[in-house]
Formats: sequence, structure tokens, C-alpha cells
Amino acid sequence: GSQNSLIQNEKMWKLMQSYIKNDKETIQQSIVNHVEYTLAKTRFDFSIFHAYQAISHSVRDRLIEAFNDTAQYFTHHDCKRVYYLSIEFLMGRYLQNALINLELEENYKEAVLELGYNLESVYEQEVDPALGNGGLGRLAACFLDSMATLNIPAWGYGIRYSYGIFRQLIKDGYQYEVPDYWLDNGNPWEIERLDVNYPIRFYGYVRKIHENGKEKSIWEGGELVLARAYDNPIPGYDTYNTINLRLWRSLPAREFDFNSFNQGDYFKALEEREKAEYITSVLYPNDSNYSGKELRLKQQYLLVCATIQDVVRRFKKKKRDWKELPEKIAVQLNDTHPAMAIVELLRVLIDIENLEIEFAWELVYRSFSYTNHTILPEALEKWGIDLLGNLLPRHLEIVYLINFIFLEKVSKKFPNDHHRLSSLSIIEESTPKKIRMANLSIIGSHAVNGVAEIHSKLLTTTLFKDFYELRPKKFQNKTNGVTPRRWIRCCNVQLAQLYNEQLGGDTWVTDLTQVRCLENVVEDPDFQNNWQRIKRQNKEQLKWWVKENCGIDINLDSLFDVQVKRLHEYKRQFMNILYVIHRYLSIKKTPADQRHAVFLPRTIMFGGKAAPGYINAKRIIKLICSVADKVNTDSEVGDLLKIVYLPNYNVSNAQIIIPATELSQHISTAGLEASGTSNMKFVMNGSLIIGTMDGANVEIAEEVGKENMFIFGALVDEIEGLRNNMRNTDPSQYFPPELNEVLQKIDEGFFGAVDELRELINTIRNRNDYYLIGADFKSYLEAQKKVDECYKNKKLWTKMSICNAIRSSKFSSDRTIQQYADEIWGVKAFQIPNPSQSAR
Ligand code: GLG
Repeated sequence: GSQNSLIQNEKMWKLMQSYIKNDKETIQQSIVNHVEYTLAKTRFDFSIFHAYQAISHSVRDRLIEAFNDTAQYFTHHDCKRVYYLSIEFLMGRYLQNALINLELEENYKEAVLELGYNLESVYEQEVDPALGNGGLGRLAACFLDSMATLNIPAWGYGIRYSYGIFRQLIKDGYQYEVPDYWLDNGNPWEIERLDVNYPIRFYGYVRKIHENGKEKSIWEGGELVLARAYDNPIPGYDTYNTINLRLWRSLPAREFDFNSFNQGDYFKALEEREKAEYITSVLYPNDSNYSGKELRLKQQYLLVCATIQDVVRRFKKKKRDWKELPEKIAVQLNDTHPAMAIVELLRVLIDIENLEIEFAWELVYRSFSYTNHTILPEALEKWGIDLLGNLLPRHLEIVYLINFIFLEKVSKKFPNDHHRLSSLSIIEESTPKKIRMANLSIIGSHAVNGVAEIHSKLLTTTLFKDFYELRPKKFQNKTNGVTPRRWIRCCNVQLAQLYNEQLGGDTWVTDLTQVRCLENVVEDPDFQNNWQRIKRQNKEQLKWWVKENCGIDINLDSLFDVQVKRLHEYKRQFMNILYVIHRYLSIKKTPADQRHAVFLPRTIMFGGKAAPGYINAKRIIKLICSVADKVNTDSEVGDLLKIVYLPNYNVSNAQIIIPATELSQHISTAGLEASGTSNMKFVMNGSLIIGTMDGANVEIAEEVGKENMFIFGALVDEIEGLRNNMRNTDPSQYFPPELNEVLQKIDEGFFGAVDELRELINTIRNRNDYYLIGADFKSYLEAQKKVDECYKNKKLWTKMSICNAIRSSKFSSDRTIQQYADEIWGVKAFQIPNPSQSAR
């Protein structure tokens, strides 16, 4: 038997030595093979969608070769690995990105064209996998691309939701949410691992036994489900390395349910099994907002429990001492959603591996690190101890244990400081008591970071002040970044082409600092012409998209002004639309024969989803759409002003919208947007920013120069004072007259929907204008005036646009990831030799 299988393996080994070739004929042959054998289609029954499927499968084959080799290489070298844990990965479409990273786009374009298809139209066939809400999930996706590209031995771990973020329809000015069953047509980019399943327990009880004079805890009973692995290969750019995003799906456990069987209730037994699948069924559609639902906690624990089993199994493959653990793994928590991993790893080490608690705890916190993404209080996770203790009884005990050991140490350093103790405690002494996941994350990590300088600073001076005083060295900054592969190379092919020509190659794609060399041509007329031509072509593409999706004709010569992001009061889409109303009223007040001399044509576009339960956010959408209706049909205005609500903003739409934008709005109340990441994408694509000194805008200003941005509004340390002043003033007195006029128009019913729009304006008139729209409105008007002045001067605008793009290299996620690798994870790159340079 064993000899036989050895021979077989040798034979297999030999056969597997050959790699797929990438010449046109081989590519075409592999596509046609998939048409016939994977899809079982004939040429008489074949559509562009089938072409997409067959092409994707042929690309998948190529990805899998590199993917397997990479995993083997990392194992062979026993590298220290990074595990990036995130409840969201907002990946966007795969096909184009994969082809570009594999450097096969040209080969495929040609191969596919001869088979009768245009590759760009094939791209459009793909669903947009949207397993994330916004910035946090998209950041995780950009980070995977950079980790692969920088040859870092990394794994992403997340959840394979059956339903991604809902599809947004806009009807009569209202948002409707349609479930996004994105797996409808299968998913060629994943590898289902039928053999990688881990048991996950919920509920049950803890039994105490005594063994060798020691108390032991055994968690048992309750319910079991399985987590099954789905692997998604992530190719790096200009490297053979291809890493893995492993997503978990819940399935019923295989165990036999005697209870239901004995009761003879067959259908009841089936129902129980269905419930297990429901756990990973839907992504919670809240951005920066905590909901506190048990199902959500189940999702979090499933992710954490399966991942820790996988990580520990991989560590134990080799015989070694547990003390090596922090030298072999680095676990990064993307926000507190996967923070139970800290408790879970400790549980495994003490309850199952029988390590001493002090020793185990040191291994744990040296392995973990935590990224905070917001200081908004409504986003901070606090699980009631009843809910948590019921679902995860042993974990609640361990949380108390961690807290006890920690607070002991604190009270030695700060005796009798009860205030400090209660602010540092993991337990909030409210009724009912709550577990503060941020405190748990900080205590269980050796490094904590914010996502932009201003945000990291705020963490140490406000939210986490007491923790900072305890362990200042734990706190770091890692300014966010975005991948230049998707956000320049894929979405702005023309700009990439221009860079290639100017820089004599494409190495800027992995070293964005190179585009700085273009400083000497920012005023060169030829270069400026090329720049303008590219922007115009991108604008044409968006114009076509808007026609198709909104039925609105927009003026190509107008300034394309865009605010796309999740709807949130702190992001102040409300302030934007209030300004638009002001602009509209001003146009109408100007005599008809002077209007074109006074006003520049503008197209103001909004896009973004509101969480289904967020009433004010939905009212803002309604206001925008009502204003759009009025303005777009007003013959007095003509094409001087058009307002568009871009429906269903997502990654693939962003790839069309961002390169076409000339002015983008990032206008949050100072201190409230941790970083923002679309601001970086816009700048890379030559859009100017109108924005507040908030999040990464501050650092963008440092890089591109304040003179190349339109900055306005209160600074972060003015906010508190402004809020205090406001409390003693009548809003209509403290609002500028332009704003009062606008509010009055809405109040009069000029835009219809009086009842709900009145509710909306009352949030700033009666409820103390928490987001300070009234305080910032005047300087917003002034900034807008400057925008118009600059846009009149085409050469100046173009120069500003170029300066933004070529000075944006700091915001490549390659820079961010290199800093994480060096300053938090302590991991080195391991690059696999490319077999095509030898064997192929
Ligand atoms: C957060 C913040 C953003 C930040 C993003 C990524 O609101 O400002 O850019 O994470 O760090 N909840 C989010 O999307």
C-alpha cells in the first residue's frame, strides 16, 4: 500500500512540475476548455456571461499555481506570519485586478478579442463582492493587496457572508434596500475547502474539575456548528507571491441530534440545522455604529474561534516550545470586532494546552495588536454581560480574570485612584454591566494604533488617555493608505499610461514616490494638455454612467463636484446640500442676462448608502433628491447647476466616479473622521479637495501644499469652545444669514416633503447643532468661492490637480503596510522565486 502511494505521489509530483503557459494560444485553449468542461456549454448556447465565467476560471488556474507555491514556501521557511482579522473585506471585482497583478491583461485582451469578446465588457459581467460597509472594510482589502505585493507572509481572515451590503435603489427620493445575494452565479475566485472545518460552540456551561491539585475548566453542552474555510487567492503585483484571504462560512455540525430524532420530529431536526447556516448569512449594514445583537456576537465568535484553531494548528505542525509563539505569529485586530480572539487564544492555551495563566497571557498580548478606527461613542462596542455570559460562559470568566490581573497591577502603580481604575476597567459598572471591547483590545495587545496623525493624537489625549498614561509606548500611529494598483493602475488606465511614458516604465506602481519626478512638468503645456485630455475622457465615461443609471444629462464643461461616502451626520452631506440650495437661490436672484457671467456651471454629485435604521441619514437623502428634482427642472438655471444622486455607491462605481472627479468633498466636523481613505484615492486621480482639517486631510495638506486644497472650518481644538458658546445662543442668531435663508425655504415647503424635512432642519436648529454646520457654514461659503475663482483659470486648476496627484505617494498602502511590518508586527518579506524565469 504505502509503496504504491509513494510511486503515485512521485508520478503526481512530476506531472505537477509543469506550469501553465501564458501565450495567446494556451490562454485561448484554457478558456475554451473551461467553456466545454467546467460550464458544459456549446458555442450555440453561450453568452458574454459564460465568457466571463470561463475566462475567470482560466485566470483562477493561474492564480492557484502561485497560491499553492506561496503557501508551501512560507511553510518551508517557517516564516513569522501576520494574521489580519477583520469582520469585513470590501474586495470589489477580482478579474481586472488579478490580470493586472499577474501582468496578463494584455495577453488576455488579445486572446479574448479573437474569441469575439471585448475584455472590458467582460469585466462588467462580474458581481461586485461587497462584504463590507465602507472605509474599514475597504482598508482591509487594500492592505491584502499591499501585503501580497510586499511579499509579507500574511493571511487575511474574515467571514463569507451570503448577503453583502444591500443594493441601494433610489425611488421618489427615498432609499430602498434590496438584499445582495452575490453568490447567485457562483464564485470562481474562491476555493471551497471541504476538508477544513472547525467546530464552534455556543452557550452551554462551564464545569470545574480538579486535576493534579489544580482547578480545570471544561466548557461543554450548548450548540455546535461548523466553520468551513473558503480560500480567496490574493496575487501581489510584480511578484509571484500570492497570499490567502480565508473566509469562514457556518454549517450545521455533523453530529447526530438524538433529541429531535427521539421525538420523531424530522422537520424540526432539519430546521435546527438550517439555523446554523444563518449565522454567516448577512453582513450587518451599519458603518461606525454598534448594534449589540446576539447574532452579530455569534458572527464575531465564529470568525475568532475558527481562526485561532487554524493559527494554533499551523503553529503546532512543527514540534516546538510555546514560548516561540510571539516570534511566529502577529495577529492584527481590525477594530474591536474580532477582539474575542484575545480571550479565545488565552482559553485555548490555559484550558486545552494546560499552560500557566501568567505565561499564557504574556504569549497572547505579545502576539496581538489593535487598530482603532473611530472615536464616535455610538460605534464603541460594549456587550452586556448577560448576553455575553450566556453565549460564551467561559469567555466571560476569562475576561473577569484578565481584568482582575490587570487592575491589580494598576492599583499598585496608582493606589486609591478609583476614578482611574473604573475608566481602565474592562467592565463598565452600569446596569446591566457591560464589557468594553476597546479596553479588552488595548489590554490584550502590545501595540495600539490610530489611522491618521490627528486621530492617533486624539486617542492618547481623550478616549484612551488613561491607558496612554499607563503605557505610552504602546500607542502608535499608522496613517492609512490605498493601493495604487486598483486606485490608479486599474481605474485610471490612461493616467497609468501617461506615467509609464513619462517615467519610462511601470515601476511606479510599486514605488509611488517615483511620480514625484514629474514636479518639473507641472506647468509644461504639453503635459498639461495630456492631463486635461485624460480628465475629460474620464468625465465622459461618468457622464455616460449617469445617463444610464440616473437618466440625467450632465454638462461635460461643468465642474464635476463629488461627495461619495456612507451617509452620516458627522460627514455633513447635509451641509453640502444646504450650500447647493444657497447657490441655487443666488442663481435665481441674479438677472438672467448676467447669470452665465457670474456663475460657473457645476454638477454636484452625491452618493452613498444610509444604514437601514438611520432615520436622519435617510432624510438627508430625501432632501438631496428633492432639491435635485426642483433644480434640474428649473429652466432659469439651465445647465449652470445640476444635482445628481448616484445610486448604489460601491467599489466598482467608485472606480468610474473617482477618476472623473475634479473637486471632492471631505467636510466632516474636525476630530470626527478618523482618517478617510477616499480622500487619498481622489487626490491620486488629480481631484482637488474641499475639506476640513480632519483625518488624513491634515496630512494630505502637508504633502500637496495647503495652496493646492480648499481648506475651511473650525480646527479640532476649537470644537469644544464652539459647542459651549452655541449652548447659550439662539441658533438663528448664530447661523449666518445665508444659512437662515436656506433653512427658511425648506421650512416653507419650497422643496416639498415638509414634515420630514422640517424634522431634519430641526436637528440643527433645536438640538444644538452637534456637528457644527452653523459654525462652519460661513467659511464653507468662502472656500466654495475660491473653488470657482480657481476653476476659471484652467492652467492654474490643472497645475493644482497635477500637484495633488504627484505628491500623493505617502498615501500608498505599501507605505502603511511597511510601517506595520517594521514597527508592530516584526515580520520580514519572503519572496518566492518566480518559476517562469526558470521552469517556464
Ligand atoms: C473608519 C473611519 C474612517 C477610516 C476607516 C479606515 O470612519 O475615517 O478611514 O475606518 O480606517 N468606520 C470606518 O470606516
